[in-house]
Amino acid sequence: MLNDTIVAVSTSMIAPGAISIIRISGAETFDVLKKIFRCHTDHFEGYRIYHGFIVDGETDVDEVLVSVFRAPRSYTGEDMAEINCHGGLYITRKILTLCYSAGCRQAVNGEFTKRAFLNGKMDLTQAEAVNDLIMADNRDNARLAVNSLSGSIRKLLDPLMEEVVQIISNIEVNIDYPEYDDVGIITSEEIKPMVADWLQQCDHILTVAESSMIIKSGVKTAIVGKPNVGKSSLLNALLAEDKAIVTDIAGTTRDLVEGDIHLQNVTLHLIDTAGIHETDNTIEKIGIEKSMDAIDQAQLVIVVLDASREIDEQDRELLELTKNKNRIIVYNKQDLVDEKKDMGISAANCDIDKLTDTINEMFAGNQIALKQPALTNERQIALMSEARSSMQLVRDALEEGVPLDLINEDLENVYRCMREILGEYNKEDLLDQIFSRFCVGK
Ligand SMILES: Nc1nc2c(ncn2[C@@H]2O[C@H](COP(=O)(O)OP(=O)(O)OP(=O)(O)O)[C@@H](O)[C@H]2O)c(=O)[nH]1
Ligand SMILES: [Mg+2]
Repeated sequence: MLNDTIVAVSTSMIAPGAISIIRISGAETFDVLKKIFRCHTDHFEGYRIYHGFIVDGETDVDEVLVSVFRAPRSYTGEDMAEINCHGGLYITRKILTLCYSAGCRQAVNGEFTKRAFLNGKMDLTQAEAVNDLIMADNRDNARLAVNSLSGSIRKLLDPLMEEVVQIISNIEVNIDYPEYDDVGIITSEEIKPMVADWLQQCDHILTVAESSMIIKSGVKTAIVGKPNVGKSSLLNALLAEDKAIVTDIAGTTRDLVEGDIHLQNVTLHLIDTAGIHETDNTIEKIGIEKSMDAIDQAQLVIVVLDASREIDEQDRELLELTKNKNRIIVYNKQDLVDEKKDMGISAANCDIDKLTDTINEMFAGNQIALKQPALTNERQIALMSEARSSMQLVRDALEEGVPLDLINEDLENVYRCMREILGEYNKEDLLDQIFSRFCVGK
């Protein structure tokens, strides 16, 4: 139901704080206020903050400030009020209950933002960005989200949608009104370069999107090697904490040990694995199977070799096993040898800068997603990929000389996908777009 009046506590309810904010949105917002809020007036103007008391009948409950927003100039586009009360858990719940009694319904998750979207205050990508910003736990994620919040994805897609509409319009008018020669007979030869250009821009958008996904989701990174080379020591050095057990007994780690680190250019989800080698020990065998799975699933593999020993058959097998993975090979225990290797590190001494520098360089390109508008989630990327597939069908059809009117369906799908990214599509809208730019009625 869009027209009932909703209420929710917008601040955290985990522990008492200085202030809580209780948000109300909907047509009856001010009727609710009149019932529970005693102040010098009962006419509330937009963009004002009112001082007064929340009351339960005759009894004062709390001294509060209430911010008032009038439709359509509010977050949701509806009449809204935000009660700033004292942040005790009892007080906050009490005021919430009073709002229920005065006619509000408890909002469901995301309902304020959903209303903002449905009332045209923001598009779907901006609504998604609101949640991403709240959930962001590091600088880059927050920057990605705040970029999308400002409507950058619409700006990214607008020119591409414009091109598609341009192509469709030309074809439509050719089909429907062939006698209008001012429109120009557009031939497939003229459309081909437009399609090629569109596909190139789309590829760029998808490349940047991949970077934004890496920034957002981090990189699954498996630390692998034979027993005792110092994998767990490396995990601990990277995390700067004694997370995994380290001993000089080969086969110390059996279960996977995990931890996250935020490097300058990327977040790694690290997995320390059991040393891979031939063994009859049942527990170790299970651990090694898990190591194999971890390699399979990893987006980055750090292969640890022992700089103080010759490379042996086991190392070679591991190098073979990981050769098609995105990997970095490091020589640990370089403190034990005089000869310095390129990727020599010493996990036990936390001398691992070479490794972290290499990882940062590897992901430096991802920063591109912070410097320009980027798609930021699977939903958006899936729709953009679908748009690209449809446009590829158009390109192929043009190559094969299929008549223009037969490619319209694919072009419409390209357009639909992009509008769906923004959360807005209906066919009327496409027709409006097309016919608003041609004076067909002349
Ligand atoms: N000198 C030196 N010793 C190291 C270094 N890194 C680890 N070690 C030692 O090597 C031994 C094995 O270290 P771990 O980190 O447990 O090795 P692992 O690869 O996790 O071993 P498993 O879990 O058994 O597969 C321990 O005695 C560590 O102190 C290093 O950089 N230099
Ligand atoms: Mg270990």
